[in-house]
Amino acid sequence: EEEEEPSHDFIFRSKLPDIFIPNHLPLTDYVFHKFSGDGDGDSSTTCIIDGATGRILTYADVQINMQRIAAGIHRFGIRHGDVVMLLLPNSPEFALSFLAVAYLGAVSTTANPFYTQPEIAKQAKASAAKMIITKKCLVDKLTILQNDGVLIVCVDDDGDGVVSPTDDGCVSFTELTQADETELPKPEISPDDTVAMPYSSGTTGLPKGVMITHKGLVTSIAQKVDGENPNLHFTASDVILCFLPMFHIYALDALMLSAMRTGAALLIVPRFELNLVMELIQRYKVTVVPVAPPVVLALVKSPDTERYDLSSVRMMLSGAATLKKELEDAVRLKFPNAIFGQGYGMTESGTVAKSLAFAKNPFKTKSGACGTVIRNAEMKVVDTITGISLPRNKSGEICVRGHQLMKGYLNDPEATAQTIDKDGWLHTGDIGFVDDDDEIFIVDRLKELIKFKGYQVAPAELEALLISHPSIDDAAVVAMKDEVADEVPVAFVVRSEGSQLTEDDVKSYVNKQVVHYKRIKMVFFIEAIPKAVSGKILRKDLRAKLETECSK
Ligand code: 4UU
Repeated sequence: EEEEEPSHDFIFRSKLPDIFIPNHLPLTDYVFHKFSGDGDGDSSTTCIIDGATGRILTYADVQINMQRIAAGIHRFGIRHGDVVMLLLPNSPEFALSFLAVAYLGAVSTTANPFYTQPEIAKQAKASAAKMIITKKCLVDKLTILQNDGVLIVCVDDDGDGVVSPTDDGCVSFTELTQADETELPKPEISPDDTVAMPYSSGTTGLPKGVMITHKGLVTSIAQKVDGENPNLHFTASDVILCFLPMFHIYALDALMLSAMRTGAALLIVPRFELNLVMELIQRYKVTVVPVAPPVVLALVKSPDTERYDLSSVRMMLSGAATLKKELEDAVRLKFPNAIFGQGYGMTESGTVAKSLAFAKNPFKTKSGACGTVIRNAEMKVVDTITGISLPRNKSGEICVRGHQLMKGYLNDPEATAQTIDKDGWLHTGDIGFVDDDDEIFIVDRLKELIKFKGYQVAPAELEALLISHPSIDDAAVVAMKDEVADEVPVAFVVRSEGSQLTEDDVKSYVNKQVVHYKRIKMVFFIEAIPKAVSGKILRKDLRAKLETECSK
């Protein structure tokens, strides 16, 4: 099935050789293979540490819970291919629910628990979720969905694993964990079945359901942690910290599932709070600390890092947003005993690149690089106008190909075709180049996407909200640079004739409808939104305008 490439294409590969990837296996069989009949794993070792309570779940606990919850959700009517929404903060229940849904052959659509009621409703409806697994404190946001027949499962708020029965029409999570796993025959799963469906706006437009298959996710995990010389060398003795949000592909794929594949312990933390995190690193002798750039900034600036024993940390990886070279250099100085490097990924493509400094037999790498393309994959850099592939050291759009890619966007063949071309190349919308040592540097973003601390903000979503205001004729949202968040959304607004609409009016109208990182930080009133003949917003012009506005 490999396409013959015309000879002029410059294709970049990993420095590591390709490996055999058992991507015919269902995800959970693959992830727990070590603990199956043919594996050498010890299932009495720790799989999950609940950072909130100290509760420990062994690999045996996790697997039996997975099967029981799968039997439980099956009893409540969930079948192969059905969608279950996970609306949970980082927690053991998140991990168990995800695994159970995968085991059953159903699909998890993951959402940010901080989303507002309309944001949740949009995703639940678009994905046709039949069940939502959530926490008691969040059920108020789900009343309308519940009235529409969506089954709500509730984890208790105490986080101690003990769940009290609910009387508000919700199923208690314990009803799932107490189900009889022998009632559920092992479900049939095909490698092309969707297993995870996070939402992403990709290169353009509104958030869309990203259909990630068993084969895709198995491939993505294997590309990182499998082989004689794994690119990302996790072992059974590692304690991997997980405060990055598990609903997002970075934590789901590169942390949770990759940790479980290798038999490591995953220390789950509900949210990032610097001193608590440092305290946990010290207490559990954490070895791997995955971060995003704002966390690197917090670590570099914190005077308290000296107060904790952080010497157990051997690996620190950053991803999800641009990390400035100066910041990377500063954190390397502060943690001289840890290997520091980046990963670069995308919801639609899993991990694209990983630093080879994390390999079992590591390579020398440069500060500022976001990694080298993962093994069993191809990468090219294309000219943004001609589409012709470019040699080393020339910047263009990064494209990636391999079995790790999404199957497509849910119910959106057009957006799928715009993202994955007929030759199987996924166009990332990122601008970058590959240097003489195969290291990738991202220099710009071609796509509309705004990243606030690594969180996705889709301009089209905010523009739709703005335009729904009766006194707004037209609007456009672009990114403004920010020291802490990297980028923040700002709006250009065309007021309707005679309207006295103020900046505060606009902000309060939009900001109450969206999760905190999508809030519009500034509003500029303008005569008309610059557009191409095609109707496409000329965002470059607006960004240039922003620079002049802000330097006033
Ligand atoms: C500059 O952010 C992600 C996924 C991150 C990830 C996944 C697996 C990191 C490590 C890993 O192993 O997904 P999305 O869909 O939220 O956002 C994707 C976009 C990219 O296209 C790029 O613009 O986020 C940006 N991005 C980065 N930018 C992601 N990683 C980086 C990076 N440097 N290291």
